[in-house]
Amino acid sequence: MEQDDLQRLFDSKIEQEIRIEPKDWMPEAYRKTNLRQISQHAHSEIVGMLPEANWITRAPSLRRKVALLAKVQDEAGHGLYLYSAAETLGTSRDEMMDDLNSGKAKYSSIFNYPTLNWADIGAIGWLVDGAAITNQVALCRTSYGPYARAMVRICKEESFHQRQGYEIMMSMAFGTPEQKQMAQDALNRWWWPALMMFGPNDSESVHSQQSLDWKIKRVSNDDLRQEFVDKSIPQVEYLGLTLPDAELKWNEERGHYDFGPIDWEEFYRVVSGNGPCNKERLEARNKAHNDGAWVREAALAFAEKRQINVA
Ligand code: FAQ
Repeated sequence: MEQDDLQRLFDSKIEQEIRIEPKDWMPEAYRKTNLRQISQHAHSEIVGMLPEANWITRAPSLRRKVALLAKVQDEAGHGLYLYSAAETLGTSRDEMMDDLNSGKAKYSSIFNYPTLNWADIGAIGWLVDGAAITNQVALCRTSYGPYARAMVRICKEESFHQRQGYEIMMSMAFGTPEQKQMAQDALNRWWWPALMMFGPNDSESVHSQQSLDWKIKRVSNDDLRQEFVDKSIPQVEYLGLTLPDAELKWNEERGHYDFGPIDWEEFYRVVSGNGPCNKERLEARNKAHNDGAWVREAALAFAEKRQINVA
């Protein structure tokens, strides 16, 4: 088929909501955009295990420990589905890992903040997974088949994560005055970084328009952020907590909550590697990668031996 025909076929699939599959022809820029987004997403799941894993040994009860352990394991699984989806676009997992470990690849800004106490685990499950679900439900309808299918399962698991977090927040907010204060402090520290997860405002988002045209993204950064704010506020009210935003107000005309300005300087500082924990996260990833070298070598040697035996 001629290039123009291939392009027309691709355009008509996008138009008709027919998924693009790995062996289909696709524009090079479409392939690269998917690879960038899916690999960043995979890296976020993997780095995202670190702030929480830090609390597995200090969970306040066996029940909490088991739930947190399951959540962190799910995140490893999400990373693996997403790396598999990204590999269908022609880049190896080794290359993606090297990009993460060298600091070249991005992962979500949120995971560069520290988890100072147990209430932070509640706030992460509730707000970080809550923001992730808001974004990812829309991604179940993304146009690239392997990414869309991975998102369906991920969303189901994220929903459990969000409940796990909110349940911790309920226990603390309805607990002793000290526990309630811890819950409020965690909310104060995680609220703004959670809003930053949705990325820059639409007017500043370099990739949004093209990604929306290709139906990789289905909803814009600002619209998803607004959806998250609107649904979080009744949850905050139920807990009897307050949001650290003096400008938060219901806007009757818009039918949405208005909220104060995001500190974009902080966002870009964190994204460019200078957040509170960027260095620590990369060190932990590199240590895990180096410590695991013998496992990779053993697995490869075993696979080679099996191939020789089969041959
Ligand atoms: N952090 O033009 P846009 C989770 C970058 S999973 C860091 O708007 P785009 C589960 C962006 O990459 C959380 N960088 O970009 C969990 C681009 O840089 P580039 C991850 C950010 O792609 C929970 C530049 O800024 N979720 O939390 C961020 O159209 C708990 C310009 O931005 C996903 O990855 C940020 N927050 O839209 C795990 C969802 N925002 O590549 C453990 C999939 C923007 O040109 C515990 N990704 N940037 O160098 C997406 O939906 C999109 O990629 C956006 C950004 C919305 C993140």
